[in-house]
Amino acid sequence: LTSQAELTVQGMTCANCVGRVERALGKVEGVLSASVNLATERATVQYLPSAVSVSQLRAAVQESGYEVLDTQ
Ligand code: 9UX
Repeated sequence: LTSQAELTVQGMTCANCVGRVERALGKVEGVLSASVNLATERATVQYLPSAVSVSQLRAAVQESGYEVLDTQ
């Protein structure tokens, strides 16, 4: 069973930022894939809800140095 989360990520200003956020999400246990769109500030994450929570996904982004909006 796979879930998809959409996070709004703020503070990214270049392609390297996108890579940082994608790698931070991708190394979290239970994340299958993570794709970040710089223009829309959206991170789309496929994950296993049995292994990881959305709050853990948000924390991983914040630990990589970027902010996540409260919505969704
Ligand atoms: Mo380059 Mo993006 O330093 O913060 S990674 S602007």
